[in-house]
Amino acid sequence: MNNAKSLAAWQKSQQFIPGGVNSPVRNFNKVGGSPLFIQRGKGSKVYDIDGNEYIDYLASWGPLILGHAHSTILEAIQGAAENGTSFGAATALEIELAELIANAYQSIEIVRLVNSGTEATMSAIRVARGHTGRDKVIKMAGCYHGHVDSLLAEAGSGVATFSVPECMGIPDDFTRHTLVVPFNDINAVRAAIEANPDQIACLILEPIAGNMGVIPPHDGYLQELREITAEHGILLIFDEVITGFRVAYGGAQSLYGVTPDMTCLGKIIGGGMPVGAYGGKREIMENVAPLGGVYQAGTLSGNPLAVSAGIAMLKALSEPDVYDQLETRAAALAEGLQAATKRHGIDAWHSRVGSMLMFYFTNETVVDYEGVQTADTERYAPYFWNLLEKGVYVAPSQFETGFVSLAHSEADIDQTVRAADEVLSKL
Ligand code: KE4
Repeated sequence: MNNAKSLAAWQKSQQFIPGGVNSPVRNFNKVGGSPLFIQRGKGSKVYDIDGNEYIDYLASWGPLILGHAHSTILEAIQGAAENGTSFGAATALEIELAELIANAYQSIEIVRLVNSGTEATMSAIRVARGHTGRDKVIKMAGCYHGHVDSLLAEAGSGVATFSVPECMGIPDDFTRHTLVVPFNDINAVRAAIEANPDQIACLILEPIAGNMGVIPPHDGYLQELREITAEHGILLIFDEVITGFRVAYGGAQSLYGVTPDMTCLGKIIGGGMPVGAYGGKREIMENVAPLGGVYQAGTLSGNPLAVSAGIAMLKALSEPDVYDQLETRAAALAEGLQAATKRHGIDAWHSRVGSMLMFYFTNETVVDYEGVQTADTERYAPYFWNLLEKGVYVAPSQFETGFVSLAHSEADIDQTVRAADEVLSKL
């Protein structure tokens, strides 16, 4: 595979940008080698600056559920751009997107638009603390909610004790109120609550973990979280930045029939443009400035170009059979990959919810962050690079999610399964 231009671009980008990328996971450090520089995308394909074509399962980490450069999205952005790019004032477009979101999410009566998933979760945590007057937050090990200081936290010495920062630059005090427990372990949540009575403002989680591969909740787990948080006056926050409009139009909360107190959204709701959102019941969200005392703001929040793309996206996803089509395509891919690892006697744990899928090179069952650690990442790297050589672009990390879009054809899926079979036969 000729990647001379990507290599040259990476050399140059490192002169001006930390690590040569504007988000760490793009530099392929989890799989080694140098990153691709993408020129363009169309439908299910992306093309790098060396002209190589790939069937894309990264989907920009989730937003591109319609595929790349979808005409409906482009027309919406171009149309909005004719009127200008930003006003720093309210526009009717924001009402339309907010209404689409509120009508789709059981947990959302009113919603604030922001510019990223990080802003959404950071703000939701602040509202929960303002609403309850409590400081502590429970999060799940392995769930990622953006680069929020207090959520970049690792479990402390004991499950129910405060956590420690997981990266430099975060004062211990900033994670002192964060309690980290294992995903899918309701007893750990119960212990954390009992050890911190009346001190916990909220519990935030990805209802389907999508930042340690794909890990669905155990049967009844989300319902148990709903019950135990309600019992203790703790706000339940679903971070549906990945799962929102991905696993169902109404997100994981509609799929599993569990209604949180607040929901964070991002990715798909911007149609590939920068949009995040957080929302909940009116009595909770009325704490948000200018109505209430919880301040949150943003120059480009509700940006007309991004919101126009989001409106076009959600309208396209509200068409009948969209999620049935995604299910059919993703199931075919998952079955093909499962058959291939089995055929070649490769230990693998496969996981899929709707059009989110991943398999781990392990002979263990993967239900939480501990299980993910058993995955052989040394095996994932050559799998990634050999697939790339065959024109298939999957996540450059074992700990991410693969995404199937409406643009992936049967032919794409067949080509992907064939490529994976050849790669796995030699792995
Ligand atoms: P952003 O700030 O990156 O828009 O969203 C943060 C975020 C919040 N919640 C969940 C569940 C998320 O997955 C994310 C961001 N996801 C990562 C990859 N899974 C984005 C990729 C990147 O960091 O470049």
